[in-house]
Amino acid sequence: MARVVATHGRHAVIETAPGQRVHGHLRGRKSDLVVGDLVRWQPAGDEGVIEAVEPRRNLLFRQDAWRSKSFAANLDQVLLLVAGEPMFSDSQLTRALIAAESAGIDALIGLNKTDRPSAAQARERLQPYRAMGLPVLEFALKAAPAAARALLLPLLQQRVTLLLGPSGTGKSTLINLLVPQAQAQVGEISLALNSGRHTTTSTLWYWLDAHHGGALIDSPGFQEFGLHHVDAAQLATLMPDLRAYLGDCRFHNCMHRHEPGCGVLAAVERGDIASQRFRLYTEILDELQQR
Ligand SMILES: Nc1nc2c(ncn2[C@@H]2O[C@H](COP(=O)(O)OP(=O)(O)O)[C@@H](O)[C@H]2O)c(=O)[nH]1
Ligand SMILES: [Mg+2]
Ligand SMILES: [Zn+2]
Repeated sequence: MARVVATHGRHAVIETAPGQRVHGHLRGRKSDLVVGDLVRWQPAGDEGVIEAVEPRRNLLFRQDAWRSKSFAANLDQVLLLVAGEPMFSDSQLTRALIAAESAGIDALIGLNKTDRPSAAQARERLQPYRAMGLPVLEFALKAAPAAARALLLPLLQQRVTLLLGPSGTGKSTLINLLVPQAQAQVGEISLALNSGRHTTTSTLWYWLDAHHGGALIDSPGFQEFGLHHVDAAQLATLMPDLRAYLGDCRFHNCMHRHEPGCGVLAAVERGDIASQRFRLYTEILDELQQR
């Protein structure tokens, strides 16, 4: 058995049980490989032929009208990194959280760059997420690295965490702060792929320490987080702040738009659901119903 630690098309870097990283490719056209996959393989020279992918515990992916893109598989949690500079998009954050919820994966939000004045506005924008019970951690990876490390490490140890966030938010800074020899790990992957070029744009697995007590997966592609795989009628159940009021709706098939006796609309009216979150709900619902 080996673990997929990077992918590039149908090529992958797999890490074998003794910890060697070798170039692997999938036999046949059975499926795609995703970072985090466990695979059965056979050595072929100094490469590996992947014979089968073990069933996945979970898979985080996004899907737009045209195609679906997998981020990673077999995750314990997703860390959504945001900042006030560049100001994060509420829509992207909400979509990523819905995707995680629909895949059954826990999420944490990390607000970085708290040394900047813009953090105040970001903090305010995160209030509805805190109120719905999501862990929201605050730190400054660059300005106060020791405190950030002390806060984050205990939450990441012994777990497999996918790191997602818009570019410029601090993902590379986080990896470099928490992962010893991050560059060396990237180097081994480039070597196995015979390329120094592809690693910057692909999803990569990093061990948090030499004893392999937890891993961080760095992934690009946070933009355009399509949710076409979500069933419109299920959407509200994937948003914890809306879900809390579904039992109050008069109609069991209520879509929470204009229906009489809608518990969600009443909660929005009272201010118990943030209007911004309800606006995102209707926006995503429109998209899902237009398919
Ligand atoms: N002010 C401030 N800047 C930070 C902090 N953390 C990261 N940055 C800066 O934000 C920029 C983007 O960081 P980077 O890690 O490359 O973001 P990525 O695109 O998500 O990988 C860099 O110039 C970092 O130095 C922080 O805590 N405070
Ligand atoms: Mg980066
Ligand atoms: Zn309703």
